[in-house]
Amino acid sequence: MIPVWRLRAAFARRLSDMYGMEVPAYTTLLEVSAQVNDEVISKGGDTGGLGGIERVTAERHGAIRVGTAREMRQAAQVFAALGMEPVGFYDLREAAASAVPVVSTAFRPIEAEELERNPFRVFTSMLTTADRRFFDAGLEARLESFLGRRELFPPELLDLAARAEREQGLDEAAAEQFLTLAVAAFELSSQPVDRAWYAELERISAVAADIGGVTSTHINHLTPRVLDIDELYRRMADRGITMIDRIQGPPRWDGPDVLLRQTSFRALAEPRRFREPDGSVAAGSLRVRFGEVEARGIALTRSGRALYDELIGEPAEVWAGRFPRTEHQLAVQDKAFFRYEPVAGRPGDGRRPPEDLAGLLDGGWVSAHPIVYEDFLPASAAGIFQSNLTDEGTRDTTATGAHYDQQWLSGVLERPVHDPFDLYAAQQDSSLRQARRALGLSKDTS
Ligand code: OOG
Ligand code: NI
Repeated sequence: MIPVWRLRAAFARRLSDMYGMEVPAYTTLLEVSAQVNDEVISKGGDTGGLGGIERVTAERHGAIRVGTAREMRQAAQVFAALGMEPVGFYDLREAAASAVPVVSTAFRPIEAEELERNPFRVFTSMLTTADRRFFDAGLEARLESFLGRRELFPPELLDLAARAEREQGLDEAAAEQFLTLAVAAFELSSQPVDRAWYAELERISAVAADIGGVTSTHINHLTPRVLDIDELYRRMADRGITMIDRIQGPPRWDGPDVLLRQTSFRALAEPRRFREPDGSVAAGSLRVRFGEVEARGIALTRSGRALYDELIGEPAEVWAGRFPRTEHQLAVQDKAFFRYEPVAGRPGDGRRPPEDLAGLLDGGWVSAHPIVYEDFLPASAAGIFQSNLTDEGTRDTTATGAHYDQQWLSGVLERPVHDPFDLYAAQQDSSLRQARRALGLSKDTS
């Protein structure tokens, strides 16, 4: 029996190999990331306690885009077979200035041990066809009919996925078949693209065309994790790869790494076949898929996140004045999440440990270990989408947008959509409870 975490690790590796064949610049990105990570480690640096180096080396996130609720539910089934659950709800329609008519979630493992085994996550976006600012009723109907005719995930794949989820793994033969079909579902299709239909959608939004203008889905990008993203940015530029003009997320500063910093190289022209209005098939190209890289930091609490949202866009000097400068401050001000451990062998001088967290930390009773941020940031995600659009698209600002939210998404997926803050908080709280119990502080006053 191959357990789901092995399926996840194998899927991430195979998808990465496939994408490397399709987009050679991605392979360059992997090489440079590996080089930078090796150098950080060999210079005596580390991951900052943010996951083991094996985890970081294997770590990727992917992005896919689907068209309908049915496709979204099927994607959730495929990811469930890999131990990946929907976490968070992102509405990029508001976060982006250009037309990005999608709402999204991230499929990822949620347990600490599972994340350490392989943290593969996939940012998954769904086209908001009901949003009248982008699609009028006639176009919505034509989109729904086009999308209703296509099949992204073959029935055999969905059956195997359901079995893997139910039995928490697959025997070797079934696993092989599942992985083959799952990777194939995300390959770039060689089916001709209907030129006129694609162009009609592209006038509204390049993202809408990429989703609704073709008969399959494809991996849009895969993102390795790097320990020094500023260094990576310089080296990619040195190799002649045009990067977007900035690193998204918090500035580089000398305080703790928090949340997520990301950058990407521009989408490359890829050969695609087109069906012309006269029925003939011609060669052409599309610029849709790009490469992205990220550095991950500590997960912030709601109040830490509120402060981050206030400071985003401010230079490092402003951060230095307003954002906690040390992990210790982040912990005692309840701005970031940590796993707490009782310190073994603390010389017993008969004193009782203090009740409060600051006292426990300052007295050396417990140690704090940062919890890695496993999710995404709407502003960065919008920036990543946007930086790769050559055209702003159009929207009817007089129409009102359709409402989508996390509860709606749960209904679509027929699964709970987890709140990321709740997941981090549960991990922190259970570690603190255990630490307090070990110290003989049974009453939880935190
Ligand atoms: C997803 C863009 C968001 C990220 O890392 O924030 C994303 C997409 O382009 O489909 O991947
Ligand atoms: Ni991404």
